[in-house]
Amino acid sequence: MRACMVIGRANVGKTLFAINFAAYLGVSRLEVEFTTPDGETYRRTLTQKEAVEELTSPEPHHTLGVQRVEIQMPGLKGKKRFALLDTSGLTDGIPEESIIRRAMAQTLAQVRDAAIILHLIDASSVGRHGAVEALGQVDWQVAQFGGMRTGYAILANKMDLPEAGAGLVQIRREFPGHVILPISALTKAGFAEVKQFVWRHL
Ligand SMILES: Nc1nc2c(ncn2[C@@H]2O[C@H](COP(=O)(O)OP(=O)(O)OP(=O)(O)O)[C@@H](O)[C@H]2O)c(=O)[nH]1
Ligand SMILES: [Mg+2]
Repeated sequence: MRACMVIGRANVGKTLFAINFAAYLGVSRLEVEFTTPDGETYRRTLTQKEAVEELTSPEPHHTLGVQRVEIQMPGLKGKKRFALLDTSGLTDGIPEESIIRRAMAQTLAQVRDAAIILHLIDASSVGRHGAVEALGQVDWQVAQFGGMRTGYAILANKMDLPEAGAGLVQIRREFPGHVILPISALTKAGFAEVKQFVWRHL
């Protein structure tokens, strides 16, 4: 099954996006397949509310491993099936904690095979701190890799926050030539455009 991977630095909103995007596409009871950085898998069924409570956090590196949900996306011309993969936060350099190192390696190992890569950036943080402070080297590395293939888009997240507008302007300046979609994982703003992008690249 074709995969749509959600990647980005820790705390940018990958998990909240994955949960709320699945709900937007009609999946309110999430059957999540977890794969730990050591390759163990287990499944759990969660409501949207339970998933938000348990799987998202204001603390970085809450997600360790890959969280996979299968989705049947309804469109004008029937349905398309794909796997939405939420992943661990990427860091600059080599993380000190071994579990985070292994989780990051696990994410990067799967990136090449994904049909679609949604690269999340926290636009509010960019607006507040500036591109150089808020982004990581890893964001430029991912964008460079993404630019060499199709199905790559940058999602400028947290657009519901006041500083995000200024952040979006900077993100557009830093990553010219890329598809950049402003969204809010919280309010689901911009999800129609993300759906259109995913549909086109499946
Ligand atoms: N206001 C606002 N907050 C958001 C948005 N998206 C995520 N958040 C918050 O940002 C924090 C991090 O969200 P997560 O979805 O856990 O972030 P993540 O990228 O999965 O983080 P890791 O798993 O640690 O890499 C949580 O407190 C979320 O509620 C958004 O669009 N708007
Ligand atoms: Mg997460």
